[in-house]
Amino acid sequence: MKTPRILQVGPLLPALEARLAQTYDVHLLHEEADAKAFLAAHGAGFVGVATSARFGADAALIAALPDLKVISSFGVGLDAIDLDAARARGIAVGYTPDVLNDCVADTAFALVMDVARRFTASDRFVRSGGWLKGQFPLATKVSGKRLGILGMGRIGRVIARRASGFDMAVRYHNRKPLTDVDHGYAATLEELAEWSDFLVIASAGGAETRGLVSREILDALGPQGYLINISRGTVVDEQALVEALTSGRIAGAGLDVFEHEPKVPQALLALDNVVLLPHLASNTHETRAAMGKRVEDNLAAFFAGRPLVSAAG
Ligand code: 8YV
Repeated sequence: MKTPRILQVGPLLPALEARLAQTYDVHLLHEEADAKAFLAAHGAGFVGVATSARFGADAALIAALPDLKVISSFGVGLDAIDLDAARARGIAVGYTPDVLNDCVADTAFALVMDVARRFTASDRFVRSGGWLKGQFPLATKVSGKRLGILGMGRIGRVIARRASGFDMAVRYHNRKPLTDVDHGYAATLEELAEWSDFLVIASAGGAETRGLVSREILDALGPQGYLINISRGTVVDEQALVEALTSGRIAGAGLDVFEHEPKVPQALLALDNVVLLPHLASNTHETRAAMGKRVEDNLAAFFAGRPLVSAAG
């Protein structure tokens, strides 16, 4: 069999890149000076795309690859992949769910703890000599509080488990109540926000969830409430969030994701009640290795004529 031609559309884990290059005839699109011109001239012949949740595969890319049969993406988020375009052409789409649940849930919890107890703010206080001049102000207790989860999916469920270790009450909002979840269901996001001390966004990104956390939802969360986002920046109206934080209409926010990464709204940088992370929730040796393996396994399954290990939609 001819070695399958794979188009890699952005940098991946170096170890994964090396293994893909050993197995496939890989071409790196991101090293092309003019990706569009390259695709127009050389798009035919690529049967696979290796990508990530960050770089995705949009309709233009898919259209430029007439022989494409499989997309294997590093990440659980599918918002940057045009699934309709792939489906219309019968292109298989693989991704990496489950293997990152622990680390993303851990990050959600680290943000809950940090934004309430103000650990990174107090670290700045120590480093800048503040302790020599006085005591750090009081913070907010986490254990026993109310944690609302928007999006009780794979990751949401692990976050709920973490919360039980902190004796927290948990409720959630999804489009529909789930029959296999014991936590209370809030029929609307507004109701959930009103109830929550901490509102954690764990829903998928994409058009369906864009701007769900609006000014009204932030006002329902209120001046004692904290927003945590480990999902996608697009789920939140970022301008409304900046306004709510700067005017004290919510207590604080722990954010791993932003609307225009790696750009973070300038106004947030000056706020001490905000914890800002560079989209690192799944970023551990263990989890990234497992994600890389799933990218490989999805491709291997496809080329062996088997169903993908993790197929989207
Ligand atoms: C990664 C993510 O940062 O899985 C996702 O959807 O957003 C993160 O785990 C991303 O996949 C890296 O490209």
